[in-house]
Amino acid sequence: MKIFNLSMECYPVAKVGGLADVVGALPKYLNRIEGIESSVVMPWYNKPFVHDHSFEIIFDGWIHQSHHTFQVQVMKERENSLGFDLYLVKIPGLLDRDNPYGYWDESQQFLAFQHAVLHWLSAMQIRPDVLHCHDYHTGLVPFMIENCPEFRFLKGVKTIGTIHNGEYQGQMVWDMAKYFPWFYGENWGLLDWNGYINPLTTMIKCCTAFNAVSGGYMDELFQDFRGLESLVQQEYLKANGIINGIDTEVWDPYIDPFLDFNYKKENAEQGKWQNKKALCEEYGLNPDLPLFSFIGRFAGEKGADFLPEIVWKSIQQSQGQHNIIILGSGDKSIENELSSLNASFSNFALDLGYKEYLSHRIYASSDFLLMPSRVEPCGLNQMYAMRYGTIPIVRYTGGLRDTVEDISTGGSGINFGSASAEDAVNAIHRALHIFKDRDLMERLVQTNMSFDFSWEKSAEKYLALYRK
Ligand code: NHF
Repeated sequence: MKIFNLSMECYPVAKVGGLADVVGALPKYLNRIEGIESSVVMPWYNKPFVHDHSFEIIFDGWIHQSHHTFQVQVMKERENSLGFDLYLVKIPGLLDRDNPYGYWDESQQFLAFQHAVLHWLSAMQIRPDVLHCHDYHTGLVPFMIENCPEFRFLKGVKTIGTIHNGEYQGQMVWDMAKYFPWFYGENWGLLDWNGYINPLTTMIKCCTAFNAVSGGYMDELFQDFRGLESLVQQEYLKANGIINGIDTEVWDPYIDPFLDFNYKKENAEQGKWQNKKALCEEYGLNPDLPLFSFIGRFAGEKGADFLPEIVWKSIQQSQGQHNIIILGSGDKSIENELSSLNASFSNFALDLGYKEYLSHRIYASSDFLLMPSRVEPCGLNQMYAMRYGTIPIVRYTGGLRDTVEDISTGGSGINFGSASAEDAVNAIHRALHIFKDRDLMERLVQTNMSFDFSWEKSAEKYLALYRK
């Protein structure tokens, strides 16, 4: 079975968020199953990975967008170093950028990617069994293969649409239709949602099947999906929930090259302490105090706007009896508020930016990881944390409720109900009590480290969906 994953991100080539981790791991694990050939197709970016690896050009062609003509090149990585075939699509001026997102003309950029991929596959008569489209950026593919005569060779190819984050839908004005490959006009309704072109709704309408990245999130989308709940309810026969895995070969405290000290379950107490000591010394924190952390984008969905209040309230209330470290970037007002707290609270350390190596060190060093998310389709951080023996404190939502069970019901994490700073601070107080009980702490660390969040199980579920 031949599967092409179409995505804007893939770790380690280009990563903005969890989407990259999933696309960088799922095909690798699927390829270990006999008869499966899963590969990744993504845009070319000006990133170290593409310069440090060798590629061969396997396709050279042209696409038309409105009255513009663009050259398209598809290159394939020579060494297969990621455990799957990696194809990069390059279009000078549109797909040759430094980063995946943040450009004024990104709708056109995503359209060009989808157009170019389908043009390449059609021209070279490559007919995969499944086109697996990740998020709205590739959500128009299921429509295009059925409705654009240019891609008639691909008509009937099965498509899966994975919703990693339904908050982003790629809505654009109808004028943008001029950048589409020519399509049969009578089917315009498949593109339309409330007077706009909405690639996420088009994906849901046109794909063979779609899934959210956890059962919990899928359930929530049926209830409340920024106005799309009626569509999901209507298409319920195609809906699935498949929880993500984590790449346990990349995320393993025993071999992780970013850690100051490697450790496994048997010496976790000592290993975590040594990592914590090194990290705390670097950031001027007292390692004897419990360490709480937050890692991620400063965005409303992640509840990052609660962080400043969580920091000052919880530290004031505990009278400086715990430390907090935050690694992330995003919303400038949150960055500014946290920076000024950093200057006035000695129990608080802030590192602005996206630093993969530092995130590994923080997972290993922390006692607790905080995720006050408003929305969390799956969440990977809580799984990384548990693998590193860190206790997750999560809001009860989406994938977080599927993966973290509260101590009070026999689990090994802490749940809180409402998306608010107040609930998060109360959860920190619960954690501070737990921290005082060394035996309980040790038990929780051991339990969390024994969970199996590996991709094998989730890859099997995707395989079952492909087969269906
Ligand atoms: O885990 C990968 C990730 C999810 O919850 C995460 C999110 C974006 O918000 O599927 O995508």
